[in-house]
Amino acid sequence: MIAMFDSGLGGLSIWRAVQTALPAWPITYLADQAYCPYGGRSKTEIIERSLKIGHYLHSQGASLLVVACNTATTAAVAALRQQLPIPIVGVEPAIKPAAAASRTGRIAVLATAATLASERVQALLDQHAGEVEVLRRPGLGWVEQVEAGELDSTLTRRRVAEVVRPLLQENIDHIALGCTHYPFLSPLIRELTGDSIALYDPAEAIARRVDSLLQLHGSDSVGDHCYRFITTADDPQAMAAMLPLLIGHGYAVESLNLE
Ligand code: DGN
Repeated sequence: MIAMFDSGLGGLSIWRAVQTALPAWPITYLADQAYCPYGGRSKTEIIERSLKIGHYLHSQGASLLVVACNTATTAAVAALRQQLPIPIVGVEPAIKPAAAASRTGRIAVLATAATLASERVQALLDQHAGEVEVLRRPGLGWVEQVEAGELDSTLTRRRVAEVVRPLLQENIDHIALGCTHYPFLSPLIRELTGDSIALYDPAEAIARRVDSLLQLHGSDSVGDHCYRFITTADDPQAMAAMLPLLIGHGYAVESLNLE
């Protein structure tokens, strides 16, 4: 079984890509909605939550764990790799391909404030930005709007415009999406940017990485394509109601108390 987790529903953008690339694999997705958003939490707290979730998913039979959250990857991927005896795949903003493809020499990376301020993003910039100027912008309120299922409301449009409109004056030609919630707002971002700015969502690259690691480790769980969805929130119905909107299909959701 492939396991993945996020602070909430954003990691479903990774789920979609992994499920499409590996349709024969069972996937268990855990949304830590009792602790969402992770953006304002301390590194220690995010590590503690991530380890608790990682150990739980391993106990459920995970062959591989995808940390489908940039904020949790930044804080906790090293601790997870130390403690769990399975491959761990983290996510990170696609700064490298965006910078490599830029013709204007200016790109933007959109992520949570925690991710933007992290050493991991600084290291990506140091290694891959080169001469390219990278504007860092937090999508203020975006995670909350996706969690609320408001992918196209007036407030969501306003929140997206507040961040994206000023970028239209900046001569950027690529935007790297560095939060797994943000691809669900891509249609609104594209309405503002048109074709002049390319959006980089790392989901498909993550799915290719998962595929190659599973082949490398020769795991044998193929054949039973059942999908499990778990939330740490009290009300699993709320997440169940969101699944058709976010991944195009309804599934039952279990509630789990992970205190
Ligand atoms: N989807 C998470 C990420 O990629 O960073 C959102 C983090 C949060 O909860 N703010």
